[in-house]
Amino acid sequence: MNKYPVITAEEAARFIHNDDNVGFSGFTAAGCPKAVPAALAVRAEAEHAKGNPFKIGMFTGASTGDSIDGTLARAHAIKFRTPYQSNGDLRNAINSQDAPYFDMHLSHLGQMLQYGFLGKVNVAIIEASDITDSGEIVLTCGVGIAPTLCRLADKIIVELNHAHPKAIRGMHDIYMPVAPPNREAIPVYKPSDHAGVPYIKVDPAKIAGIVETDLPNEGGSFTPVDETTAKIGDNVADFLVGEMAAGRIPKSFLPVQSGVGNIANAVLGAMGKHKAIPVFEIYTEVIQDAVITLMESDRVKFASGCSFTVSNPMMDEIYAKLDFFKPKLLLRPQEISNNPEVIRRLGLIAINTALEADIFGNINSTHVTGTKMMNGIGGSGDFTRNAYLSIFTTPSVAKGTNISAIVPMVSHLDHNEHSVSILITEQGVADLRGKSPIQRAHTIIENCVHPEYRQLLRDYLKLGSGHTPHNLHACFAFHHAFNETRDMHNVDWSKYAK
Ligand code: 0RQ
Repeated sequence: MNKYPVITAEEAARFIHNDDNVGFSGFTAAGCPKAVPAALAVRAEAEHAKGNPFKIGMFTGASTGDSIDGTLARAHAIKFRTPYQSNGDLRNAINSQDAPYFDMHLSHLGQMLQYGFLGKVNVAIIEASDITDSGEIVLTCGVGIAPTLCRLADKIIVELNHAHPKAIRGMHDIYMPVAPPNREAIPVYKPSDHAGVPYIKVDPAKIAGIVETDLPNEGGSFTPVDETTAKIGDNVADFLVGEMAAGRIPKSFLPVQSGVGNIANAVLGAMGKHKAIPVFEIYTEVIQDAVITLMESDRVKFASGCSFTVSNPMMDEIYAKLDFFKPKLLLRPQEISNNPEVIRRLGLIAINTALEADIFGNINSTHVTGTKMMNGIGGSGDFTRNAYLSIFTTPSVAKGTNISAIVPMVSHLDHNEHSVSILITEQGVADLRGKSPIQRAHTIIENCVHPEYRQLLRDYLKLGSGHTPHNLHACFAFHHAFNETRDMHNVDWSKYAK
């Protein structure tokens, strides 16, 4: 055992005070501390019971597990939260305005913290698989902004989690860009390039204590592929094969980024099954279950990411076959996994998921009917804006067929028409490159919209005029119909006739 004081989670929680800003390691639930945040929530509730205020500002790489976002939201202990979340209780706290939330591009977070825009980092809580006396912290299954947090925090609490083998040392590549004007090119020319070192080096004097745990990962699960997600996946794969045939994707293929969630997982699975797609590489942020499965069947040869956002059985599988996986998997800080310079250089094929798209190619990935936060933009903007090919996928309808995912105008804008190249639903593919707004609208309506909504959207186009023929009275009629009748079919264009 090394020289740092071993403390309990409750003792660690006492280092954190009301109004402090706390940084948590990890990216999604992967690599997040679990014991100290849970103890912190208990502490917040005890302070509230005594009539004392207790709220903290929270920085993490992306979303977290329930031990952080769930427990602290339920304890009403959140002063602010950034940059991404996917927990039901936190989502409710955000949408009821109990927890102020700053939704931002994940690649920007480290830089914003370093420049002080988001306030001081008082304490960093870092999950580690190992730590040396000289202050080398080896992370677990997610990196996120842990290196930046360790650099900026006044105090560091390490959750040393023995559920992660020490032998994963070597699966992390910690490289941090220095600030402009001295920033240099990031030396990553292919997904497997190592640019840094396998640990975060900290000043041992900053380590306030070690909390030993054996807590399992809070990995979620993926819904099985269904007819719709399978068809979306096939459409993506067929489109990419067509791009190869046209000479726009080289025969050796290009590295793939794939977003978060069930659809993204299903799309990768379909790409792996498509015989015409060669063995490919992944350069992404979340490495989900499908990547690991494809690696085992020799369809994916290397994956660089920011976290293993995998189910617990899949995490066990990686650790059980570490000799096989270690040379094929690499985790980086999000400043690098999501870095525009590297994304543009590698020529990524970026595949992300929309909640809603409009007929002109704008994408809403975050807000249900324009007001309620779902998860956040995450890294989708980092990749979409900078990739070689930016693809969005979505089922054409939701809630039975009561919601058309394709509407006249998105009710919230995350990715605009200038960044989106291709839209794919289970109905088909709309290639938006080089098309005017009205050409894009026709392509999307005929190729991607569910048949029950095609005529309604064709008729919408007759209500507008101009380069982008919107009708500003009618553009949210689908949303009004849904809010009033729970069914977007009930749109009546006669109210808006020119
Ligand atoms: O509702 O859960 O009640 O059934 O939205 O939809 O189809 O399960 O989609 O799990 O793939 O997530 C965009 C949220 C998709 C995700 C989003 C309802 C639908 C369902 C979820 P139910 P699915 P997925 C890198 C990339 C942004 C961040 C990102 C996301 C629920 O992909 O957060 O891309 N993306 N990061 O019924 C109302 C609509 C709807 C709708 C679907 N138009 N209106 N509800 N739903 N469409 C990763 C990171 O950054 C970490």
